Amino acid sequence: MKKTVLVLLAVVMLGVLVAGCAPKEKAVELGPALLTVSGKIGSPNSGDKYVVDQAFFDSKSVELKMDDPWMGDGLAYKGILIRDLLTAMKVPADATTIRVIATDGKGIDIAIADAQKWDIMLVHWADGTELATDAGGPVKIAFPADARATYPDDQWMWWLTTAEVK
Ligand SMILES: Nc1nc2c(c(=O)[nH]1)N[C@H]1C(S)=C(S)[C@@H](COP(=O)(O)O)O[C@H]1N2
Ligand SMILES: [Mo]
Repeated sequence: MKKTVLVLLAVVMLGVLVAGCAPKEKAVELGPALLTVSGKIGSPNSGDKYVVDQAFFDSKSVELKMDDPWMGDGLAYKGILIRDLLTAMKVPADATTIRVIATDGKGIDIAIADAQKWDIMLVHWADGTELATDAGGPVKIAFPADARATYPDDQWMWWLTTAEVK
């Protein structure tokens, strides 16, 4: 009888120990927003908005060689493809447009169908260096060659700060 009680006690203590060591459900802590998206978002991460922070850029960015009408050809631009952002935010199928807006108020509309077929990028690094303000940073938009006829040079917007999915 005494042995049974001891074994039971050991089992309970082991259970407590295991539970205590189990990883806690950790809420994802967002860093400062590099881009804040509002509108039609299926999975917002901050109230009804989707905040894109440095960690998101670090984990989701791709690097592509791009020809920039203002900065020169063949630059190694690294950032988030709008297509991948739309996927991460779970944008609903009836959304048609994402409008990106810069700190100076300039804004452009990008058709979601275009973002799906072309590698339109929210650039955060050029040739391995974070974009400075005088290079349009911290986030600017860049278009691949096949999108240039639809999105002319004056749509290469700098200083992006918000976006709205419509
Ligand atoms: N955020 C932002 N991006 C912008 C602009 C702007 O006013 N604001 N001007 C665009 C235009 S029309 C041009 S010609 C180029 C170069 O602008 P700049 O002539 O003012 O240097 O940047 C483009 N990107
Ligand atoms: Mo311009």
